[in-house]
Amino acid sequence: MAGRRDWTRETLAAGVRSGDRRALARAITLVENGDPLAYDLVAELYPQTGNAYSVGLTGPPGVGKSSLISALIRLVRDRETNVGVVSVDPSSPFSHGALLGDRIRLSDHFLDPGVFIRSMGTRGHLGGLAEATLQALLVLDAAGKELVFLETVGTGQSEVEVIGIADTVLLVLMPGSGDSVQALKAGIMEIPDVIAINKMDHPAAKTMLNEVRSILALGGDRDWRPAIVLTEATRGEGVPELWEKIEAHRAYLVESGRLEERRARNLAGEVFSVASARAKVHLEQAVAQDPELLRLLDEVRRRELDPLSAVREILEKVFHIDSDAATRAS
Ligand SMILES: Nc1nc2c(ncn2[C@@H]2O[C@H](COP(=O)(O)OP(=O)(O)OP(=O)(O)O)[C@@H](O)[C@H]2O)c(=O)[nH]1
Ligand SMILES: [Mg+2]
Repeated sequence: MAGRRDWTRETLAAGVRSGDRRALARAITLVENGDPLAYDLVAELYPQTGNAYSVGLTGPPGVGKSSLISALIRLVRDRETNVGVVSVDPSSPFSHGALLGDRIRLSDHFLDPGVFIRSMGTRGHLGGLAEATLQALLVLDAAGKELVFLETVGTGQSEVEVIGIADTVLLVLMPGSGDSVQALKAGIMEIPDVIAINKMDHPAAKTMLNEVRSILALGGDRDWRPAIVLTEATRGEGVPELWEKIEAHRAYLVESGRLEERRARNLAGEVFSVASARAKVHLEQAVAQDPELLRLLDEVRRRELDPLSAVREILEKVFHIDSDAATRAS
């Protein structure tokens, strides 16, 4: 198979930097597999990143996220933008290269040398989706992609966190995705920067628009008022308006100096989120493998030891931290 050649960190880094598609494909596979070579590669490429503008799309299954990305690419490719797309599938440990749906939806662009598209699972990632998404974004950034779309399905807090590394977060809804509207209303989901209500031909689209508007109006004073756009992705209707809103958000971030601030916050958040995820896995494994720690859990079950005393002992043993001191300090 082509691309089976043995990549080293050096050849891979050079390939990615020159935008070589096979190097990129290999790099993302390594990222997907949590391969140690991916860590080395990203470590080497990291100083050259920070040039790509990233747009994260999230929303319930089947609302038209991939179709909208496809339509947006069609729009921006006229202006010769070098584009990358990564669809992260939280439900699958690995993607076999591409999800069938995305393959079809994005197939218009597969032959375009300026567009790189990949679906990705998160096999082997202790830090989960956030880790895989961040690494994939950095690889595409280093490859000179000016614009990167990140897609993930879902509307819970965790999906927004995954896509939260993006410069602009776009929530895609369609008439009938009432759960997401409820999640917005209840504050379960953070307010995105732009909202697209797709499949606008549906008779309930206007009702949904009003509903979302009234929720955003409750948000009080925000520097950036999230824009809401009605779209029809398959015909491309409303797509220029959607792109305008994405660009407006970008301009707002750049002009207010918030882009750097936001990226710094996102990166710090990402570091903490990956570190926490790994620490959790480490903790679970350590406890499972240590009869002494397992006995503590038994004692809790038998009500011989209270839960927080067990926590203190476990944290001391596994992480060598005095959790009482940590609690007092916070
Ligand atoms: N009528 C109509 N159908 C649409 C529109 N946008 C997308 N679709 C269709 O809706 C289906 C799902 O579209 P996708 O773009 O794959 O949706 P998605 O949100 O990426 O789906 P997942 O990645 O599986 O969550 C496809 O059959 C699309 O052709 C639209 O604006 N109107
Ligand atoms: Mg999709």
